[in-house]
Amino acid sequence: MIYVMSDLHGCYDKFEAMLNKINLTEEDCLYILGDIVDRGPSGLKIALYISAKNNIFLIRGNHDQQAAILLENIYLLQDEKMSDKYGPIFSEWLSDGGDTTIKEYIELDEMDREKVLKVFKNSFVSKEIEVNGKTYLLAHTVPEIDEIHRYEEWTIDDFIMGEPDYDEIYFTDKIIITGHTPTLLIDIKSKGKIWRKNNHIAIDCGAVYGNSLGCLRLDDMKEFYV
Ligand SMILES: [Mn+2]
Repeated sequence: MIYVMSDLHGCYDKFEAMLNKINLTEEDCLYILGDIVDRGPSGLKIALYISAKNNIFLIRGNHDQQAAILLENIYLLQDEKMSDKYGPIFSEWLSDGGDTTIKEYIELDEMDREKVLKVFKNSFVSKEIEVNGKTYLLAHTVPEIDEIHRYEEWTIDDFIMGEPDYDEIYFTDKIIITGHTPTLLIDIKSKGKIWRKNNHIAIDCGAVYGNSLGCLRLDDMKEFYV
């Protein structure tokens, strides 16, 4: 079975509860569509869990990208001259939820630090998969539709920070699955639920904001919530 979830944002407990609920085995495959870290307390615990599995794949989100770059360069803050230059970049991240991630990182030993950085490095920008003859484009997000944003030319930034047009049909031959935007912001009636329309499925139910964590099984499109 193939499962997708997204925007765990450090909610390890909900993640663990979901894995139990769907009873993920080694024959199954799970794609996490970005933003495992920041805001919630245990994003790096999730990264370490992923690093120990070969059937869980991370598709990177803006928070994962930001964390990966800054954690790898955390030493810059110790140098006084450098900290003038990089301090503001770190501060911006810390105030956007990075404070919990950096706190966790400092507690890790060198080996675990390497493991989490490797999870980010090995993450996909986007991934197309086929299930039951249907093609799915998995990504943290997609850019708005316009002339300059032709699919073949979408950039990493488009896939991690884009603002999708949920009212538009992007593709007729594939279904987009994204996270990034809590579904209640797409349609308040979808609060805490998976949203589907226009060949687009949005699965960030806003778990870190007190809503459910959603998970979708692509084999039969069954939705799971914890
Ligand atoms: Mn995001």
